[in-house]
Amino acid sequence: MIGALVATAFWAMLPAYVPNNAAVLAGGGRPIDGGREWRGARLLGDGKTWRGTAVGTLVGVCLALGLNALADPASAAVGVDLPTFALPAAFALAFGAMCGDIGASFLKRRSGRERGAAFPGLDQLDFVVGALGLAFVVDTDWALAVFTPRVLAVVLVMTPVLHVVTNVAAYALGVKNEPW
Ligand code: CTP
Ligand code: K
Ligand code: MG
Repeated sequence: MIGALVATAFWAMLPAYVPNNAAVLAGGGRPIDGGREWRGARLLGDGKTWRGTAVGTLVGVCLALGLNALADPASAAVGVDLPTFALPAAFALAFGAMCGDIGASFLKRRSGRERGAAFPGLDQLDFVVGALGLAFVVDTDWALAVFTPRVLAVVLVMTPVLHVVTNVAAYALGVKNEPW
């Protein structure tokens, strides 16, 4: 029972998990805020770039389309009816994840945190709020069917754990500047 919930939660959130990691690898170039400041601090900071956002979104959408092709064999393998992603839902999960992370940077700058500073709690869940929020707006029926209260509960517990593990690993591999 819990295994089925975890499998569904992980599968359904993969298009939201991967974009931020892809952005870390692809980031650089022009910052979204163009260097602008607001109330004595950068609007977003140099860590939020057009390229990172675009590549992250694209990678998330492509991943969702790849999962669609694997949904039948994967469902058979784990014995769970895993969902597929229509293009609007795929886009909402990927772009929503990037937007949640961008919104978190806005809040970090407003609270005096420099680029790269940790904001425990926000760091682990900003992209979940963005991804699920946009998915529920863009494809409400799909989101309600996939993200039942129990799946949502698993997402909220599982995501921070996965986030910590992947970021510590990325830091250890020298891919990321901070382990959060
Ligand atoms: N990145 C990007 N565009 C994004 C998100 C991330 O280019 N929309 C890249 C940047 O190179 C960034 C790195 O991924 O430095 C790590 O992302 P993150 O930890 O979210 O950014 P920080 O540099 O820590 O900045 P902030 O304090 O604003 O979160
Ligand atoms: K972040
Ligand atoms: Mg960071």
